[in-house]
Amino acid sequence: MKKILLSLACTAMVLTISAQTLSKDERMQWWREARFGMFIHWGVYAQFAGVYNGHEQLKGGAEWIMNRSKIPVAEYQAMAKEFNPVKYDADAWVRMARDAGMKYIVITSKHHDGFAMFKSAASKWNIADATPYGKDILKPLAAACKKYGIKLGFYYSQAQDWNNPGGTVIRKAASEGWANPDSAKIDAYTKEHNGHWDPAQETRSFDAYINEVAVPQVKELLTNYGEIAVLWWDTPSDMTNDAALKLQALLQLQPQIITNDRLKKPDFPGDTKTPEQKIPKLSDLDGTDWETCMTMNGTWGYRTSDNKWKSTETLIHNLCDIASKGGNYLLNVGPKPDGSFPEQSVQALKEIGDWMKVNGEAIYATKAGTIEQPAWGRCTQKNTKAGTIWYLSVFNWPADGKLVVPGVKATIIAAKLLADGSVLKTVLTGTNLVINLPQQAPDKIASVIKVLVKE
Ligand code: JFZ
Repeated sequence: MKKILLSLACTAMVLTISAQTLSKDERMQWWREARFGMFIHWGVYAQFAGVYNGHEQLKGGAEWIMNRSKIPVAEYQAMAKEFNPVKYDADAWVRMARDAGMKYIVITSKHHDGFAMFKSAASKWNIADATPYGKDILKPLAAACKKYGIKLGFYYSQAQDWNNPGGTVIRKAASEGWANPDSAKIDAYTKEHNGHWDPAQETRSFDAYINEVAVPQVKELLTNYGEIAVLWWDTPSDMTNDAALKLQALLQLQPQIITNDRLKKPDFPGDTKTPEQKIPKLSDLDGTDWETCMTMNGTWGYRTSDNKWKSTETLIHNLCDIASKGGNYLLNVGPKPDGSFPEQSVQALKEIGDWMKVNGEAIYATKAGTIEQPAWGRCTQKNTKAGTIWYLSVFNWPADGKLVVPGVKATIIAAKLLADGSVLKTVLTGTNLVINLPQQAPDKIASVIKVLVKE
C-alpha cells in the first residue's frame, strides 16, 4: 500500500514538474515552425448566413448577426432547430487543411452567440441538445486532427455571450443590423442595460455566468478532447480579474497549451499577439510571437452574399509577407450551415496547397529574413550546419532576368531555384547581389530562390 502511495506521489510530482519545466520556448516550438493554420468560424449564425427575416445585415461579420440585428433570444434559439449540418465531415475538413499546408486548426467552440459546438453539461444551448443534428462537432474533429497530425485549438468567447444569461455584450447600434423602425427605442434600452437587448440575457450575474458556464465549459474543452494546442480567447469586454484568473488556472489541465492575448487586457498577455485582418509593419514588431488572423472574403461566419474573395495570389503573398516578418497566418473558413466549406475556400485551399508542396520549405520553421521587404518580394531564412539559407520569394519576376538583392553583407556559396534545383549564377558587386534567372518564372504567384550564404 505504502509503495503504491509512494509511486502515485512520485507520478504526481513528475507530472507537476514536467508541467512547470515546460518553458515558453518549448511550448512555442511547434507553433513557431508551423507558420500556417486554419481558423474555423461556425455556429448557428451560419444558418442565418447574413440575413434576418429578409433583412441583409448591414455591418460586421455574419457571426455578429444576433447582436447587430438585435434578434430576441427565443427567436435566435429557434434557428438552432434548423441547424442540421448533415454534410459535416471532420475527416475531409482536416484533410483540406493538411493539403493546404496548414499545421493547426482553431475552431470556434463557442462564439459570442454562446452556442457550444460541443455537448455541454453547463448549458443546454449546445449542438447536441439544441439541434436536430444532436451530436458533438468537436469530437470527430479532434479524432481527425489526431489521425492526420494536425494540432487542434479552441476559440472560446469567454466574456461575451448573448444567449447564456449573465454574459456580456459589446453594445452596437440597432441600425447596424437593418433599417429597423424601432432602432432608436432599442438603442435607448441597450444603453440602460449594458448592451443587452432582451431581458432573458440578464437573469443571472456575470460572476454567476463565469462560474456556471464559462469555467465548466472551458474545463470540458480541456478535458474531453485529448491534447489541445491552443486556447484562443476573444473580446474581453467587461472581464474581471477574478474571472480571468479562474479561466487561466484551468489551462493547467493542458500544460503545453498556447494562449493568445485576448483573455483580459493588459494583465493577461498570453503567449501570442493577434493582429486581426492586417499584417503588422516591421516597425510594429517587438519580439512577441504573433499571428495574423484573416478572412478569405469579408466575414468570419458564413454569409451567402459575401463575394469579396481574396485572390489566391493575395493569400500566398500574405503568407510570404507574414513569414518574412516571423509571424503565423491563421486563415479563416466559414463553413456553410450544411457543414460543407464554401467552394471558393475549397479552391483557394487547394491552390495554396499546390504552392506549398513546392515552396513550403521557404515558410515552415523559417525565421524573419534579414533582407527586409525588397521591391520584388519577401525573404525568410534558416540556419543550417552548412551556413544560412535565404529563401527569396519572388512575386515580380524581373523582365531582364536579373534579380537584384540589395544590402548583402554575406559570402554567397550557392543559389538555386527551389522548384527544380537548377543552379543560378550570382554576381556580388559591393553589397549588391545580382542573381541571373531563367526567362520564365517557375510559378506565376511566387517563385522561391534558395541561397546558401556564410554570414
Ligand atoms: C473578434 C470577433 O468579434 C469576430 O467575430 C471574430 O471572431 C474575430 C476573429 O475576433 O473580432 C474582433 C475582436 C477585437 C477587435 C475587433 C474585432 N478589436 O479589438 O478591434
